[in-house]
Amino acid sequence: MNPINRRQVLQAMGKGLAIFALVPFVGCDNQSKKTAIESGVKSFSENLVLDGEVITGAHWGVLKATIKEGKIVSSTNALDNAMPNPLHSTIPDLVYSPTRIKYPMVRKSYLENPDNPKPELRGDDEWVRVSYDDAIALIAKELKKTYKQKGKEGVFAGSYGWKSSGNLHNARILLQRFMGMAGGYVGVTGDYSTGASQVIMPYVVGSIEVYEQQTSFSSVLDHTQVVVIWGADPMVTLRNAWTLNEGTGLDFFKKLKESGKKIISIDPVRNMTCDYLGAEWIAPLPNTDVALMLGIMHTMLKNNQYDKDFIENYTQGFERFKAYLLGESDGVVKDSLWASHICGISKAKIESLAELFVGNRTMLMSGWGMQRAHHGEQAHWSLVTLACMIGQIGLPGGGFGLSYHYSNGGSPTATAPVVGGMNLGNVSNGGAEWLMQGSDNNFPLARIADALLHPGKTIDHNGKKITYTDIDFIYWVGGNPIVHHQDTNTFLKAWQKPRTIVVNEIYWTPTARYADIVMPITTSYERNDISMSGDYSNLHIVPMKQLVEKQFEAVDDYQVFCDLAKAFNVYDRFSEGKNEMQWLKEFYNQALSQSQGLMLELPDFESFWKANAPLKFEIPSESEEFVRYGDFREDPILNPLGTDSGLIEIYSHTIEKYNYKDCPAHPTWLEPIEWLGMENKPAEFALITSHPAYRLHSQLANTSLRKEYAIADKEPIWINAKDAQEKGIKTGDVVSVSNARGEVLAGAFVTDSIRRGVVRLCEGAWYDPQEHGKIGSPCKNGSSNVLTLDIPTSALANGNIAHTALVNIKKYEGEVKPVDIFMPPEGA
Ligand code: PGD
Repeated sequence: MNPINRRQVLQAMGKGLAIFALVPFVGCDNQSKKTAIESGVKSFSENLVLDGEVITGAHWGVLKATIKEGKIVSSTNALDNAMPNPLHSTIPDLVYSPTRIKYPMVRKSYLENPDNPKPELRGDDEWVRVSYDDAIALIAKELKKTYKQKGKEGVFAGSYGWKSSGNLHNARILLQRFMGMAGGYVGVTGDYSTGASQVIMPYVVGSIEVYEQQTSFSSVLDHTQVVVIWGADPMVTLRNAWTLNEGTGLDFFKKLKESGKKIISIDPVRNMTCDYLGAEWIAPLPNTDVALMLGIMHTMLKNNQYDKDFIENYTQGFERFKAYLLGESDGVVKDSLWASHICGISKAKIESLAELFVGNRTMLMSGWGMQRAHHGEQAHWSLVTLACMIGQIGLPGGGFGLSYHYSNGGSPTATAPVVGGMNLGNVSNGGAEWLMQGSDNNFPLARIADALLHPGKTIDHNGKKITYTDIDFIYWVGGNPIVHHQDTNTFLKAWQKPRTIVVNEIYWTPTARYADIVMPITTSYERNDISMSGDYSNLHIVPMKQLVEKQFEAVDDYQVFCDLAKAFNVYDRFSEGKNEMQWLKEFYNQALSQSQGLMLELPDFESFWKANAPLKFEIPSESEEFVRYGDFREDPILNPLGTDSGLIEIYSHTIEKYNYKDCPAHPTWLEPIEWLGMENKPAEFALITSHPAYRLHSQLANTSLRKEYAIADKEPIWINAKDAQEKGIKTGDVVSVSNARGEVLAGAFVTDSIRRGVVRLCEGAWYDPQEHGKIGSPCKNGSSNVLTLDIPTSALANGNIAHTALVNIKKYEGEVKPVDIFMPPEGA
């Protein structure tokens, strides 16, 4: 089923064509028979398709599911992308997973005595099945109690995670909408993806940059001569997107490969993208990119081969940085030899890169791993400075991009109206009365363990002071913090501090297992939703249709929060009296109302929904040629950046004033806390925790895709062939990987595609301790965060440093218990 163009829809409507009859109507025709409250969130399962193809979507694509006799039998791409995406096939596995949470469950000790719930038993207590109504009543009672005892400062609803796509069933927004109305909560700032960069970039280029549209893919194909993929693996990460993946990124990289352009991949790992593109592989030591960049910049300076006009007209502060490069400010010349000693790339190669970059139209495409490191702020600041010296920012195909690897960042934007979505309750309710009752004590997300462990502690953050509150109640939805947060064993200690932890989850993830109350949630294939494809392209409006009945006793997050809202007497405000389909119609109608201004004619909601096909929009030619910073380059006075000076800041006077020792006022090489070049290394190998090829973080771990990567039924760890030989390790061996923070067991993968001294264990493997509930017990499924460090990037951003860690590795000789994290806990 191909996406239908909006013109086709309109033509079909006009001609009465069968385009809307592809599947029986799954919709709201029964709405009038129910009151809004009764029908609040019920599905219209009587209209479900029993045999046919139905359109839906996920982070990994716009999808078409085949249903036979009321059961999903397969799923595939609904669009006509050139590149396949193996993640598309996972819907049946996800819906019918044995890991599903079937019923509301409460931890036994909590149920017995919520005032003294024995938090140390989290992860190993018995589970007791309760009725849905009892679970809602218990959550409401304990939340009210916490508000009374600790105020809103005692309630945490920052709840971070990738959840599922969809503009209505947006778990985190729903939670915060409810909590904002119920009494308020402590939230968070920032995220795990770009914690460092999104805080420093506004000082440098005046916007967060990491979630911005990039110079278009076609501009790169037409104009770039040298493509540098720096610490990114887009052939992996572009399998997913924040909304629904329209697949244009993977298709772009196919074209890039066919273009025959010079492509360089700078990464300690010869990753999937490097292999696919046949790129030149340059492998620095982990966490040393800043030194490499400084060496390149020093070479340009020394050779007088940099763009002085650009530096003069578009940047400020270069002189201070130049003094640093030349060693005038600290006595250390940052030349290619100096850099080569740090990053492990030869002096000659560093110098040749300088020449290559300035001699060609060069696009520096950076990933985010390099800023998920100690002093991670410096990495992208250095990269932007390097691009300034090359002088091609704002030219077609030139400059830098921090989002080519994420959510199809180079996709041009279509002429499309934007579909609405669920909000925190302060917009569509239209009045100050319902403004979100957020707290002044929001803290940087990656400091959560620190915040739980040290209530009352004050930290520096981005020029301010933040004091942690005493959090006693956590409500988490749509995320898996026990897997995603650094230093799992410390996190588990912190997780024992609150009296109550409620988790809404689809599956028995590690986080659900360490909760007190678990609510069973639907997959997005058991509910109706709507979304646009493409975070930047707005290419399609997609009906995300319910495919099958809600499984077991699973409910939508919306249902849970509607019912909690009733217990707090805020139901009318929370639900605005709307059921699922009424919300979807409202969101769609927001697009409809914009369409006239865009000279577009859209079908009405009912026709759109019946058509069972994505609605596709066209990309105007000016979008195809979009050049980031093009306006700024054309006229920096008329189009200044949002920085203090309006220019790109190579030196920031504001950051200087903060006087943070770990974040100086210009790009600087600062030794990370753990790295291969340090004296007295606490362990032998640098650990890289890349994003996995067959999961979205920890999502999809419980699907049959696991057999594509698991080794010895564990997360694979890549180790260089020579290192493996010295350690007597072979592919398929179970290895112990450890450091002062903990130990994991992983399956060895011996390869030449990783630099010596480096090992790679992807993030997102489900934490599965040998002894459940015992902090410090080795994880038998290779969850990388058992080994990572939980300290901030710097006082500026307080981002996570998941890619800064040293570990030891050896063949494991002990008893290997089977991985059992993908089966529900006993009694559940
Ligand atoms: P996911 O696996 O996507 O990981 O961390 P994040 O917590 O986002 O977790 C989403 C969870 O939401 C899943 O358990 C899923 O079942 C659940 N879920 C899905 N849909 C719904 C829904 O509709 N309702 C409810 N209630 N739940 C739902 C990712 C985080 O990890 C990120 S973004 C990054 S960038 C970090 N990266 C790294 C890294 O590079 N290296 C390490 N070592 N660690 C990292 N951690 C971070």
